[in-house]
Amino acid sequence: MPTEFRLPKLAEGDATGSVAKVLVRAGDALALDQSVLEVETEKAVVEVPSTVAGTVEAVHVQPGDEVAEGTLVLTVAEQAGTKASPVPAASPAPAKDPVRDEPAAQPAAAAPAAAADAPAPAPAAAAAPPPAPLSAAGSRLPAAPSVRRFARELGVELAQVQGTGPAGRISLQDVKAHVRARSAAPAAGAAPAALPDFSRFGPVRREGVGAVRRATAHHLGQSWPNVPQVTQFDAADVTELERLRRLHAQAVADRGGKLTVTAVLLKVVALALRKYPKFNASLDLARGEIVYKEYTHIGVAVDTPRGLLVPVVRDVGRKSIADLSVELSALAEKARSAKLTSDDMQGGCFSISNLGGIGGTGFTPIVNSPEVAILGVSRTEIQPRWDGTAFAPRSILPLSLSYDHRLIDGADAARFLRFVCEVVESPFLLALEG
Ligand code: CAO
Repeated sequence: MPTEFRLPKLAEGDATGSVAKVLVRAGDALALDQSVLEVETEKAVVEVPSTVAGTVEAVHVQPGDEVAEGTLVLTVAEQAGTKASPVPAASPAPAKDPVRDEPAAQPAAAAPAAAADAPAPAPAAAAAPPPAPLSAAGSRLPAAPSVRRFARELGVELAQVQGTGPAGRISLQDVKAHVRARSAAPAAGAAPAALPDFSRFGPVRREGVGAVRRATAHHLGQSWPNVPQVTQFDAADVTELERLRRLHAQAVADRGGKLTVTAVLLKVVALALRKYPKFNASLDLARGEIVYKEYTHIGVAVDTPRGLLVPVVRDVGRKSIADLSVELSALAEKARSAKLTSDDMQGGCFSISNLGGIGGTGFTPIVNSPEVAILGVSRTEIQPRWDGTAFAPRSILPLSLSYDHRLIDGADAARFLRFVCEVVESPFLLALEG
């Protein structure tokens, strides 16, 4: 006996909408709660779940149609006992905090557990004949665009979400269950992925993850999915700087420091931060504000036997390069001998990561959130440069700048990094502008 499926109420304040996508077609097996339509309203794209199960006999709407509550959407040859009750409203693709906004009646705790188990087919699907291909068949991850968008907004990889719909279709509920399971997981920064049994492929050895590695994994695991970051590359001619460095190295060594590229870059970056204050800021989205810092504390990544540590050099703008050289040598030594305190690693406004002592032509450092940018330094190389009449051997320092694109635009980043290069190339600017 055919049943009519009519459009439920869309959302508060949205009386009508326009069909963005029809997700089923005649002949499809239809399960309860399966998404059948995407309707675009003034506020959001709304996914409409079916309240009946069976086989779709006819689809009465098409993309572009204006629809409202009560519009006839489908005729379905229903299976006995498969009508959902009560009628659920269409679920909007949420914008803010969809996990917390979920109706209290949802079995919040049960969802992740169910998702973790073998995918249980929806009741109707269990009773249904072998399902006909869904409209999304052929796409490797069956999920509606609104679900994909929702997952993207939350930084969830759909491939990691267990779809509980027919043919593994991933619904909004599945994504929410995944996020809940992830936030309930021990503080590791990301949902612990189920690993294959590596010993099937060869011998393995396991060892505990140390505290520094755990902290790094947690911190970078938070930054990577939450900060949309881009890396800008540039290169500075450091031929003159290298000459000056050699000239003054002994004087700095006499004071107990090492006049390195990193020490000079600290000072250069402090000047750039003063000129471009957005790079010396943090984004406070909760309060809708940008926090500009009026101090220049800069973190320096130090490679230690226990892992990466980032001690912070305070008030860089107020110190001489010689003082910074002494302080950086002492901090790096403190880091390597495991003597840093947590105070030594707090309060940074910006970070520098120099891998040039090891090698490499360029890399993309990860923004040390809530900072908004980080400078990557690669290895100085002698390269031929055209001086107007001939090629001359010059020392070239490759630099990269990763930045939080929510606050900083590409043009800002290009200007900032260019300025850093110009000051490195003409260190006199430090005295002139510093
Ligand atoms: N190009 C070429 N050589 C460089 C260089 C560069 N960009 N940067 C440093 N060097 C050289 C130095 O001149 C020094 O050479 P000598 O031993 O002949 O004097 C050597 O590399 C080692 O430098 P350093 O470590 O003594 O001094 P530094 O101030 O340049 O660097 C520090 C300090 C703490 C940044 C560095 O020791 C370090 O730990 N780097 C690794 C940072 C890191 O792991 N980053 C990745 C984090 S994100 O994954």
